[in-house]
Order: sequence, then structure tokens, then C-alpha cells
Amino acid sequence: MKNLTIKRCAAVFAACTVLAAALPYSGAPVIAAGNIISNSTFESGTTGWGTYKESGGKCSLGTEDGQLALTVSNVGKLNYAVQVFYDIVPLYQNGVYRLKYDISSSEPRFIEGMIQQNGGTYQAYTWKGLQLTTEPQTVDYEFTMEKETDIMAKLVFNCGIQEKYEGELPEHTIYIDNVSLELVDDSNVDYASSRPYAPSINVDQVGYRTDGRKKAVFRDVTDQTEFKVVNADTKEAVFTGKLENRTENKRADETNWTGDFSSVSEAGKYYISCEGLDDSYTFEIGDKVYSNLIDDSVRMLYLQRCGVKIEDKDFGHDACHTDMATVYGTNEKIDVSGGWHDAGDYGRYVVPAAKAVADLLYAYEAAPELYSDDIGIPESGNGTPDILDEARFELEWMMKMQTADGGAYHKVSCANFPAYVMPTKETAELIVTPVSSTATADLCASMALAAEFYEKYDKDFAKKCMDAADKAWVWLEANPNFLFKNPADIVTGEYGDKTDKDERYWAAVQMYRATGDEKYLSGVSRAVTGLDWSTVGDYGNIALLTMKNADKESEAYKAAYENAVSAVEKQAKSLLSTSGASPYGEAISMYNWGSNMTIANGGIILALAGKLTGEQSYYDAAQAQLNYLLGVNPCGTCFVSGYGTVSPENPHHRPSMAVGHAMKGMLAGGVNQNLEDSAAKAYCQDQPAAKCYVDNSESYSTNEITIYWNSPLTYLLSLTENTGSGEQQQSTTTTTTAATTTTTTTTTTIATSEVGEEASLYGDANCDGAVDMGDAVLIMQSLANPNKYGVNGSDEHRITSKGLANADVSDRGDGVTTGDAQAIQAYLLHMIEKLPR
Ligand code: G3I
Ligand code: 9MR
Ligand code: ZN
Repeated sequence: MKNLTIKRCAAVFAACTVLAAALPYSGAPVIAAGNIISNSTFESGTTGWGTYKESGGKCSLGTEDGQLALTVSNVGKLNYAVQVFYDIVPLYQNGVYRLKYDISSSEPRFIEGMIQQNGGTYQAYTWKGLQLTTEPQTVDYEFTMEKETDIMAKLVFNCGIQEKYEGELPEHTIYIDNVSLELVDDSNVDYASSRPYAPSINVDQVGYRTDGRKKAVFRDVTDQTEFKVVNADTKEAVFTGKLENRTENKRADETNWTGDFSSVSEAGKYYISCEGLDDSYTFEIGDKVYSNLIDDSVRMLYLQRCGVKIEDKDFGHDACHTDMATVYGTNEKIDVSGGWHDAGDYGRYVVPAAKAVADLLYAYEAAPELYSDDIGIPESGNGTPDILDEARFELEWMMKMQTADGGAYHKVSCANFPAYVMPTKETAELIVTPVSSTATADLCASMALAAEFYEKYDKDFAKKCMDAADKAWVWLEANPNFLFKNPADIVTGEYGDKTDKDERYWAAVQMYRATGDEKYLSGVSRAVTGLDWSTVGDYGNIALLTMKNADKESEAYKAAYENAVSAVEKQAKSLLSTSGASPYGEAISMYNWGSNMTIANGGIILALAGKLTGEQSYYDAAQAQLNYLLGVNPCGTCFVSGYGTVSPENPHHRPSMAVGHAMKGMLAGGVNQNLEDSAAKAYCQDQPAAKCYVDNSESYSTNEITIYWNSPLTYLLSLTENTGSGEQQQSTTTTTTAATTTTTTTTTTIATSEVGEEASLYGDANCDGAVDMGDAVLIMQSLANPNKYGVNGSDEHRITSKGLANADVSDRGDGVTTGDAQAIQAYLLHMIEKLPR
């Protein structure tokens, strides 16, 4: 209610101050001036202000005569049962602030006014008890921020019950106006200390496979042209490389160079140095650099288990969420115990569950040798690989989510998200929400897929999976679109969708793969795509690409297969070009919620295209996605907790928040340029798109974790195993003529079969009695990594002498070459009629 012009200027100035204050990476100092509160005089509503209610508190917020007006109809049972607040107030340690506001109440009463931590212990940085009367009083005082810098503190008025003062109160209104918070003295503020360190040389902090592509990304370069790879133990430089590909990286607002050191292949610990820049973090080169990560990426799911006692030194707890759940809108109670908590919250949702299970099963299929039976879950040592045991835990819960007529309930959770407590402390009523066609189709597909995998270990369970899939299919045929929307009184994860076409496609293909019955393909005309929770078509494509027992002569199969191949190749081409355009190699150009999943998913498609075409560039780009997740990114962070040098320490993950440190092996959601929570808004407002990430537990839109962000990481780790270029093993021919020097590394030949070995089935390189992609893959592996997959290699799945005879299908007699792998693919794609060609 003051001079409008002055107020407008103040608001603009305040907005600038917040912007400047929220610069985690920039070196510019913050100017101590202006009102930090942008909506301070309320002439245009309540923007920026909100209320919080709990424990019986009831209130509503509006404005009256240009003042903020909080009408409290019930003071509830706690002093903070009713709060009115202004979010995101940056307070710098040692800064001196002046806080000022006018306040009154229609009913005389005591309240508390403070600036507090938003999360954690909710400690107050400044606090005042206020005896309000109907006459406005001006509160005006200075305080020094003594605690560590908190860039997203909250100005809060506790308007709940005050037992020591008035206690219960009739309905009344509290008026606030002319709020101002200024940083009046920042001479003792060390702004730099509140910004995370931004390394100038970004490497994969977990490490690189010996035969893999190895790249580092540089920034802050002035006139340097070279870098060195240094052995961390001996401090000797083992390689000198050139800084290449200078790129203006607009998305990260920096200039980058890349350094390729793929030829360093000796196992060991290294770092990268470049004159004038800080050395990179130390990383490892080795054949098993990702082994622990693979195990932990799966074991994290064990720690997410619901409904059973969890054994773990840090994260163990008694069985949680064991009550019967109410079917929404009825009095019916059902048992839906089990399954994994979805994420940082404790909801359990069928749609993302299906993605997670599919990733695990296909991860296992892609590289079974990576998955042991001893990762430290209760089923370890039972003869079934732990990854299959873990997936089964989720599948058993999904079965409970199926109705008698085959539909799948969409989800089970409480009505609201819980406080930051361990799962046993969430004791509100569990509610099962209605059936959806997306959940049902996802359940159908994942059960049909699962049936294959458990056949070998537990026939009864495999049959149960198939029965569930059959039932779900019947429901799908009888029911058109049943898309899900959260009922108005349930606010937990929605996992809604615009269409169930892709889910139905996946279900149809997976039913065909499980049964061989072509009737399931009748509705499948073209391949659809997607590997996240809302679009799942590529799981159908993967089912076709990796199907072993198809009738290769069938027209229906051929059509579906070819569609799937071209859908995957088309995506891979575009991903390859996106990845190639970014110095950091990520195959995305927009960073949305869960971008790390999108990046892992892109890696999966790229690696599949590598397997289809044998083209190394696809494998390299797939590897680049993994490298991005593990440290080659503009945030200089390894996004998996507990791995690398710098990784998420404050994930939005309730068990981690309750215990006080991050659970290991969780992939954070990652960069999200849409700033969808208050921490992201506070810290990233002024950041370029590619740096909108903050390791703050309040940042659920950048720093949460989920089961279905971890699972594509596991799958990507599987698919990139043994896909290195094997540069050091490749035979390189250098032809020198007077005018030109050409280096060719394309055609590599390994030993021909032993003299006299006869082919038993042309193309069957792995001697499993069929000609399929596995044969082309083994040929490529044996060429890329002969020490492991060559005829004298160390791996139990290495090519045999008989396999070599079978494999030599192109230009017979020339030994086994990449041409043979290509010929097998051409045959599988029906481009050639028979083998040998
Ligand atoms: O895809 C669009 C893009 O086209 C658009 O340009 C952009 C601009 O806003 O938005 C993109 O959509 C985003 C979408 O995720 C992408 O999948 C939305 O902004 C974003 O709000 C949405 O976030 C979802 C979030 O729930 C909120 O609904 C996440 O995908 C989803 O993973 C997340 O899931 C939550 C559960 O609800 C509860 N449990 C935790 C879990 C993880 O945070
Ligand atoms: O904790 C919730 C997280 O798991 C979800 O992904 C996210 C988006 O749905 O929501 C989080 O809960 C927040 C809610 O949406 C808004 N109020 C603050 C909650 C954080 O506790
Ligand atoms: Zn639980």
C-alpha cells in the first residue's frame, strides 16, 4: 500500500538479487543490495507465498487491502500446524541481514516469525516471538547468519496452537505487509565457498574398460594444446595427447575441448594433467572397473524392498507397509504387500515397476556372465542369479496388483507423500487406485517376458507369470483405453499417460515371443518406440531383436522384426548425431526430469544398434552415455551415489535423509532445466540448461533416485560389456606411398579354424544350433577382444574351433572377419537368402 513506482523497482531489484545469489558455479560476487523478498507489498496477490498445514491446522491465504491475509480457522495441535511462508531466501554465512515487516491479527495472539532451514532439522537462523494485536506493529531488526550458508532458507510464520499463550482460538486473520529482507553487510561473506568445485578436466570417475573408448572433456583452457595421462602411483606420464574439437558449448555455457586417450590400455590408476589446470580426479582403467557398480545397482533394489525386514548395517529396518490396503472408493481391503518402494518416496506403482523389471531381465539376457549369485541379498547362494531373484520380488508384488479379471491396479500409496522418515514410520492408510490399461499392458508384457527367464529355475513360478500375462491380455482385449489420473484426494506419483498404444504394442510382441502364436501380432502394424515409464515401445522392439526361437520364415515375424530393426536404427542414427554434437557426448538436447534415465536409455538403443550393425561408432556412443553418467558431464559429478570422487551426498531419498547419509549405488535423476522444485529454483535459476542440477535433498526434480533410473544403468552396463574398439588388439595396416599415408583398421582377421574342422551349421558361430544375432556378436567380440573371446581366449563363451568353421561364411577360406558378422546380419535381415554367401 505504498508508492507504486518505488515498489515496482524494489521488486525488480529483488529478483535480480535472488538471481545473483543463486550462482553456484559462477565466480562473480553477489552484490549486497535490494530486497530479497520479491512479492513484499501484495498489491497483486500472494505470488511467492504459501501455506503449510498439518495436525489439524486449517487456514486459507489471500490478500485484503493490499496486505497478505492468513485466515486461521483451526490452530491444530502443533505450533507449526499452520504456517505461512515465503520460499527461497538465500542466507550467506557471516552476512548481516535486516528483516522488516508489519504484522497484526484480528484476534490478539502469540505467533513466531523466523527464517529457517527448509528441510533437514528445520533449524531457525533467526527467530522472534511476537505478541500480535489488532494494531499493526513494525518488526525491524538486524541479525547475522551464523550457520553455514543456506541458499534456500524460508521465511516462516508459525501460526499454529501456542499452548503457553492463548491455546485454542476462534477463527481469526493475520495480516502481513511491507516485508523486506536485505543483506546489509557482506564484507565477511566468502561466496566462493558456497559453490561446488567445478573441475576443469572431466573424466569418468569410476573408470574406463581397458579396450574401451576413453575421453576426457576440458574447460577453462587458455592456450594449452596438450594433456598427459599420468600413472597415479608412479606419477609418470604414460601418454601425451592433443586437445581437440574446440566447441562452444551453449547448453553448458562454456568452451570445451576433448582429449582422446583410448590407446592407454594398461590396467591401473591414472589422472589427467594439463598445464595450468587442476589435475582431474583419479580414475581406473581395468577389465572389471564396473563390477561393483553392477552389483550395487541391483542391490540398491533390495534396500528398496517393502513389506519385509531389511538386513543392512545402515539401512536395515523392520517390515514396512504391512497393513491391508483400501481399494479406492470402496471399503474393500486387499493385501498388496511387497515390491520395491518406487523412489525417494514409498509409493509402489505398476507402470515404472514394469520398466525396471524389463531392464533387469534384458540386462541379464545381454550378459549373463556379469550376474552372480552372491551380491548380498537374502536369496544369494540359492542357485539363481541374484538379479533374477531381485526382479522376482517385484513380479510377485505385481501379481498381487492384478484383479480377478486380469486388470492391474495402477498403484498403491498413501494419499500424501510422507515426511522424511524411514518407511516403517509411514503408517497412514494405504490406498490402491483404480485399474488402468497402461498398468495392465505393462504387467502383461513384463509377466510374459518373465515367464521365459524363470522356466529354468522355477517352472511353477514361470507358469504363474504366464497365467498372469494371459489374464492381463484377456482384460486388454475386452477393455479399450483406461488411462489413469490421480483422484483429487491423492497426490502421490501419477504416472499418467496420453496413450496406451505403446504399452499394448509391447504386450502384444512379448506375448508373441512367449508363445510363438502369431495371433498376437495381428494388431501390430508398425513399431513404436520409447524406453521410459510413459513410452515403452522399444521394449517390444527389443523383444523382437533378441528373440531366439522365432520362425524365421514367417511373414508376420519378418514384418515385425524388420519394423523393429528400422525403428531402433533410426533412433540410433539420430542419437549418434546428437551425441556427436556435444563435447560431453550425451545423446539428448533437452534436460527434463530424469534426464539421466533418458541418457541411459539412449545408450541402450545405441548399443543395440551396435549389435545389429557391428558398427563401432554406435558402441562408442553407448559408452559415452555411461561415461556421462559417471562423470564426463558439465556438473563434474558422478551421478551414482557412493561411486567416483564426487557423487550425490544428499539425494531426495527418504531412507538416506532419515539415516543422514546417501545409500550407495543409486543413480540420481540428474540435470533438469525446467526447475521443478524450490532447491532447483534457488540454486539453478541462473545456470545454463546443462548445469541445472543440485546435490540438495530438497531437489526432487534433479536429485531424487528411482528404481527405473537405476535399472537402465544396469542394462547399459550389460550392453556395453565387451564392446570396446579393442584398439590395442586390432591389427593396424599402415601403407606408405610417396604421396599419402593411409591407416586402415577396419578388417581384422583372427585365426582360421583348425585344419580339418568341418562346419556343422553355417553362421552358427556360438554352436548353439541356431543362426541368430548371438553369432554375429560372438564374431565381433572375438575380433575385438581375442584374449577373451578368441579361440584361445579366457572366457567360457569364447569362440571354438568348430565355431570358427561355422563362422566363416563370407568369402569362405579367408578366416573369420567382420564381413562374416555382416553376412550373418544380412541373412537375418533377409537381405541374402543363404549362408555362406
Ligand atoms: O517431456 C516433457 C517435455 O516435452 C517438456 O518440454 C518438458 C517441459 O516441462 O517437460 C517434460 O515433461 C516432464 C516429464 O517428467 C518427462 O517425463 C515434466 O516436466 C516433469 O514434471 C515430469 O516429471 C515426472 C515427475 O514424476 C512429476 O510428475 C517424472 O518424469 C517422473 O519420473 C516423476 O516420478 C516420481 C513419482 O511421481 C513419485 N515417485 C518419485 C518419482 C521420481 O521423481
Ligand atoms: O517427495 C516427493 C517425490 O518423491 C516426488 O518425486 C515429487 C514429485 O511428485 O514430490 C515430492 O514431494 C514433494 C511434493 O511434490 C511437494 N511438496 C514437497 C514434497 C517433498 O517432500
Ligand atoms: Zn514399505
